[in-house]
Amino acid sequence: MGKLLLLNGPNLNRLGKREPDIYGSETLEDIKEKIIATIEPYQYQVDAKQSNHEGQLIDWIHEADKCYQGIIFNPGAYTHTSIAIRDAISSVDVPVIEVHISNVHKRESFRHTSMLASVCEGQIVGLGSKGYQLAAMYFIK
Ligand code: CA2
Repeated sequence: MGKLLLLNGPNLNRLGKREPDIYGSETLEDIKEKIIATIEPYQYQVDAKQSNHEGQLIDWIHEADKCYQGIIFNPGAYTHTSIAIRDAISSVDVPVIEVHISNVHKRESFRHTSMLASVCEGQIVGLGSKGYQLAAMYFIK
């Protein structure tokens, strides 16, 4: 059985509750269920975690090393600011895909830069919640 980690950063616990025009109407629970439906036929399972705290996300990235085949990570606004999360990703072997629901390149210029993309396996932006499923499929061997 393969294992993936679905990791979401700050404010993403609000998904489905506000700003549906930007982030859609699905909740994190809906997104997790869709990933399960996508990967179950391939004998993969997913654990889901969300935190609004940088240090907590860093601890979970460290703990994920050697336990998961991949991390599907929406780092929220920490994408644009966090060298500490970048260093955490660099410190582990588990591959990370950075996912953004919205197309950050169509938005404010401060969202155009990612501190993390260059230490991630890849990046998916602007494909809505489907981006999480596409990232999960990438990790299926
Ligand atoms: O598009 C994405 O997935 C983002 O990672 C979302 C972050 C934003 O800071 C990034 O630039 C792009 C914000 C997440 C906030 O989520 C909310 C969800 C519902 C209502 C309000 C905020």
